[in-house]
Order: sequence, then structure tokens, then C-alpha cells
Amino acid sequence: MFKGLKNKFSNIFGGESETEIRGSTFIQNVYEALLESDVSLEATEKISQVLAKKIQDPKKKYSREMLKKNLYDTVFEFLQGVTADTWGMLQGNSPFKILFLGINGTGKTTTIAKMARFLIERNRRVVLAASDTFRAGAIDQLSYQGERVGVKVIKHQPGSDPSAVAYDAIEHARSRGIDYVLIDTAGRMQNNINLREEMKKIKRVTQPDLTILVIDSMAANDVMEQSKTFSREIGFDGLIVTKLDTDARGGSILTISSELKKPILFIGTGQNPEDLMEFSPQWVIKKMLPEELLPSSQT
Ligand SMILES: Nc1nc2c(ncn2[C@@H]2O[C@H](COP(=O)(O)OP(=O)(O)OP(=O)(O)O)[C@@H](O)[C@H]2O)c(=O)[nH]1
Ligand SMILES: [Mg+2]
Repeated sequence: MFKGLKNKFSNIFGGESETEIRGSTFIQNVYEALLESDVSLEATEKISQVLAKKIQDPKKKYSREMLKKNLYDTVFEFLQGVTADTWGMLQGNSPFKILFLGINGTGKTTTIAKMARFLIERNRRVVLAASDTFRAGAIDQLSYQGERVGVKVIKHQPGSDPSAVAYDAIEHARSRGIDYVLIDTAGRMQNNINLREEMKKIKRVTQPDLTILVIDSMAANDVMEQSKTFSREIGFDGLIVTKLDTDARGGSILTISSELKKPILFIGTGQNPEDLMEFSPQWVIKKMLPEELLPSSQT
């Protein structure tokens, strides 16, 4: 996780024996480190600009300590910009309805099991709605995940109306005092009009308290496209970024934090129900920056 980025940042300060580095050289080195770690071009430019503002005169040389602090502060600002009070965002009506959206295979179904576990651990009661009635095997997959974490799954036949399934799950929760309804949906590409219309209907029928876009960290450079379409067509409140454990270069979180104005609620770090973490800029920055760049209070 973030290993590539960490090594690249480390290289900027390693190797050279000089105690000071020219501002312009430093900014250029950071720019390249970001691009080589799969941070998108737009995000790389934005981050470099913020960094450059902190360095008054690019022609002058600055101490390593000062540059390290500037880089730390810049990265932290971006991470903080997408931080929210995750638990606070999960409070409200009872039952609290959460709708999960995303393109194919980003990890929606797996993440729902993780969220269920997260809520159960906090003594909340949960039911799942198998509203992906489109993909063969999706209902069985959610049933298996539900069994794994010990929650009931409301399901209909494959091919049935996803809104009706979600509606039944909400009624089930209402009549039994269940706190959360997590609604799985079929993965849809941005260009599939039928599935998009169906999604709008699910949203209309269920009136979710929270709509979450699930994004695969390995496809983060496509994140603007995905989020623009979902935002325009359906609307969402926050993100979950999955598969950070398989993202060796590690740039995705920085791309997302500079390009999207929505909070990241959780990150997914594996295939099992326990592999979910609340997004914390302090935790991420510790993984992302080499130890010598962290303030002494954080090492
Ligand atoms: N390593 C890793 N794998 C993950 C993570 N989250 C999901 N996966 C895997 O990604 C694959 C797809 O996950 P699903 O939960 O089926 O994704 P989905 O978005 O529901 O897919 P569709 O319903 O087809 O759109 C599965 O093999 C999951 O085990 C994660 O955080 N880390
Ligand atoms: Mg799924």
C-alpha cells in the first residue's frame, strides 16, 4: 500500500550529499514522483502548484528540513480536504438507508459485507437488500456475504425489479426495528442508459439517507469520469475506495483527494469482512510518506 509513492518521496531526499536543495529542482522532483506513482496529470499539477506556493523563490536553495515540512503539509492538506466525520455521516433516520453505486467490479458487494460487520461491531442491527438482480450470481454472492457476517439478506428472483427488493428490505427493517438497510446494486458502466434509469428509480423509491460511490483504487485515473456521470445522473454523498492493498504505486488517494470534492468515508484493504478502515488522513500520511518526512510526533 502506497509503497511506490513512499519510495519515490524517499529518493527525493536520499542520494544527494548537499544539505540544501534548489526550490525548482525539488518541485520538479516531486512532480515526477507523483506522476510515476500513478497520480493523474491534473492532480499532479494541482499538488505541485500548492507546493510551489509554499516555496517562495524557486531559484533559491532551501534546507531539507524546510522542504520536507512543505511536502508533508501539502499532502496533508489534500488528504484533509476529503476527510469527513464518518460515524457522524452514518447517523440519522431509523432505518438508515444506504445505497451503494459504482461501475462493474469495484467492490460494492464485498464492501457491503464489510460495512455490515462495521455496524454490527457497534451494536447496530443490519439487513441487506439484494438489488443487483441483473448479474447472474449476484444474489448468491450477497447471500454468502450476508451469512459470513451473520445478517439477513432480502432477495427476489434474478431479473426482478431491484426497487421492489430494496422496498421490501426497508419494510422488513421498519417492522423489526432494524437500524440499517444496505442496498447492493448492479455494477453499471457510465454509458449504460437502461441501468442508469433503473438506478434513478431505486433512488426515487428508496430515498436513501446516504448514497456511496464505490471506487476501485486501481482505476482512480478514471475517477473524474465515473464521478461526474454518477454525480450528474444520480448524485452521491461520499466515496469508499477499495483495493488499496493491491495498489502498489499508491497514487490513487492523492488523485481522488485533489480531483473530487466528496469525502472518503472508508478504504478497503483486502477481500475479507474485516478489511475496512475509516478514512484517516493521519493514518494514510504515515503510510504514504517515508519516516524521515513525518513530524517527530507522528513517527
Ligand atoms: N484485494 C482486494 N480485493 C477486493 C477489495 N474489495 C473487493 N475486492 C475484490 O474485488 C472483486 C469484485 O468485488 P465485488 O464486491 O464483487 O464487486 P462489485 O462492485 O460488487 O462487482 P459487480 O457487482 O460485478 O459490479 C472480488 O474478487 C472482491 O473480493 C479490496 O479492498 N481488496
Ligand atoms: Mg456486486
